[in-house]
Amino acid sequence: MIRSAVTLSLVAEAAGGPFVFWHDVDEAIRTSCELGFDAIEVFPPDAETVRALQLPSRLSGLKVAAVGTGAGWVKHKLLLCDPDSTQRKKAINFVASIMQVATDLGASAIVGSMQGRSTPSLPKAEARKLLRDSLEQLNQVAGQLGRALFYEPLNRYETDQATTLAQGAELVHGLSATKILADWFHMNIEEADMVASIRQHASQIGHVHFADSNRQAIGRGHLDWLPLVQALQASGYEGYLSAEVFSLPSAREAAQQTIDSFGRIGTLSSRRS
Ligand code: LER
Ligand code: MN
Repeated sequence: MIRSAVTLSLVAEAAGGPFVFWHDVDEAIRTSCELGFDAIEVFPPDAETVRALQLPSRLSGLKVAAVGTGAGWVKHKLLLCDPDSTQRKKAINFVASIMQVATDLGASAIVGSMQGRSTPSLPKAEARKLLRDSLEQLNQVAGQLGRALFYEPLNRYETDQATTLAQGAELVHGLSATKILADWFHMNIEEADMVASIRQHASQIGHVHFADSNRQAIGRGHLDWLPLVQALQASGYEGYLSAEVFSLPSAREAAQQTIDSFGRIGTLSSRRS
């Protein structure tokens, strides 16, 4: 069964980013429960903040779909490809600390923006080597925690480490506790054929960011998205489709539009069964 999730950002520095709910944990939980979501995905400033929220006593039956680490970059300026080994170690420790709190909540952590990119003084091959080395260390942590790490290819304007599922799969090749995150906004920019790419890498996909072509809620753009869901269903995908989309026209309407799209998936499944 594919499960539904919606995002909540607690990071002031991520203002303007693609998250449905902002700052108000109780509002996010209340609205998500009311609309019938299975889970929320949390984008926190750090691990300590997640712990202090005491989510298990507040979730009202919701699960935590995943915990993002992007604040490691947008707030703390930490990158997993930093050529300065002290800074890179801090980046690895930051991700590991989020992996620990995520595990305590029954969820995985996501590496997206913290992967960084090449710069005039950091050639692409070197940036990729440093990222791979960091991911190898984090893969070990994931193995010890017994909880997969999600690595997310991003579009070319955000990274040049891996921009397609194929490049992502190559980057994490052999890291058995690391799965790929398929973000449909990035895929719509970078993939030649989104359905074929999902089919080809289905066994490695651990999480999906469920976004339309304009990064609004599914149904508010022009993505031909039902075939993507069918490709995941055919592969036996049992993870989340998590709405990492702009809070447009409002948080509630973005969440409502998302859950309405899940209604269409329901129709699809019952038609097929
Ligand atoms: C960034 O564009 C993104 O998609 C996030 O999920 C990465 O942290
Ligand atoms: Mn994403």
